Amino acid sequence: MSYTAATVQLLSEKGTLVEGDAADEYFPYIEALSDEQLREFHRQMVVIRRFDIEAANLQRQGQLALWIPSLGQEAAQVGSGFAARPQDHIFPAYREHVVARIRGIDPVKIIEMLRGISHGGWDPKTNNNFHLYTLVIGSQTLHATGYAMGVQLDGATATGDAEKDIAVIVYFGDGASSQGDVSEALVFAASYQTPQVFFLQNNHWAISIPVETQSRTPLYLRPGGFGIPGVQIDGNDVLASYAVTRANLDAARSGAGPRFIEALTFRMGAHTTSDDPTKYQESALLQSWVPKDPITRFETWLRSRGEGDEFFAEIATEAEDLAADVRRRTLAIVDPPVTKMFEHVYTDPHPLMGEQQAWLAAYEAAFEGGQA
Ligand SMILES: Cc1ncc(C[n+]2csc(CCOP(=O)(O)OP(=O)(O)O)c2C)c(N)n1
Ligand SMILES: [Mg+2]
Repeated sequence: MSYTAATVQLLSEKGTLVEGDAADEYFPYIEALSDEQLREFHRQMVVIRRFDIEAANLQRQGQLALWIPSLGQEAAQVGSGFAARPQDHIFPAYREHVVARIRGIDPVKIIEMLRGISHGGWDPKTNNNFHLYTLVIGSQTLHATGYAMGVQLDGATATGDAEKDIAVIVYFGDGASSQGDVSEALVFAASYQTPQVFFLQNNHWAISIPVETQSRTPLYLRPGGFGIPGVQIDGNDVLASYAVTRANLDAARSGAGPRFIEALTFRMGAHTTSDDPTKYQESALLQSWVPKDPITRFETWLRSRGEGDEFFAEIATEAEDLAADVRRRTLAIVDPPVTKMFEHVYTDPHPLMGEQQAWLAAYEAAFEGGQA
């Protein structure tokens, strides 16, 4: 799927501003940003890309069971991540590493999950309302809609105070859009006019299935059938991602009902480190997305506004420092005893857990003295 006249783009692939109706509508959101905020967009995109590479390397070196890269999707995530206001609740899928970082999650927490030594947890309450990664495809859209309904019942939205009214944003993929859960979430969101934004990152693949197979219609048109307005943006344009998400979250928090954004982007790497896309993807397709890179075009634009080498060098150093820090801390992780996995399955002791733990102990004992 490629851009059409309907695709909102504010920054072209060449790094120049785009003129037209979309610009007239959305530029005020960009003009309200300080130079420092715009620099921060770039910083986060560059730093997370470096982190991503380091994490994939750590997986290859046996430190992680799996890595889920976000390479190529930085603009979609950084723009929308910064568009959320502090009081908003964010429900990620499993690839939104930079949104997690923007909300203050230590990247090593994600590393721990993919090393298989944590249940993937952080407390959203003490982590800026950033909810848990969800590996069950699409189920987080239901969590988000349920949460948004709760926010309504609490009277914590649509009071007219944009600094306080809560909105919810949920991330999901093109493949997830085929799940029944997502349709159910859209039905409830439309029925109850929840204060939420559905943010679909169309990275063109659901593992090896191309989006053209998942949907015969552009995905931003699908919510129309539920009575929810949908808009398609150039997901590799961080300005479009920020402005359109900001506008839609603010509409949702004001009581205007749910909104749907399809961010057109591309998965520049494998689905995960367990995947080999050369088996099913033509290299020409990947190459066609290289000139659309979200980071290069934003750097070009920042340079045209007077940002100099010093700034870009400083960010490069910061990215290297983060990668080194993540590596050092990953190598220092002491794996917990296997028995720890039984601890938090139930709040109170449970006979089934006792049984399984006893089985494990007997199994492990069988190896002692070379008997098994
Ligand atoms: C309910 C469910 N079915 C299948 C899977 C296996 N699975 C993991 S990722 C994935 C593809 C998801 O594609 P998409 O929603 O486009 O997200 P992306 O990985 O591209 O970010 C599938 C089918 C799963 N995790 N959960
Ligand atoms: Mg996808």
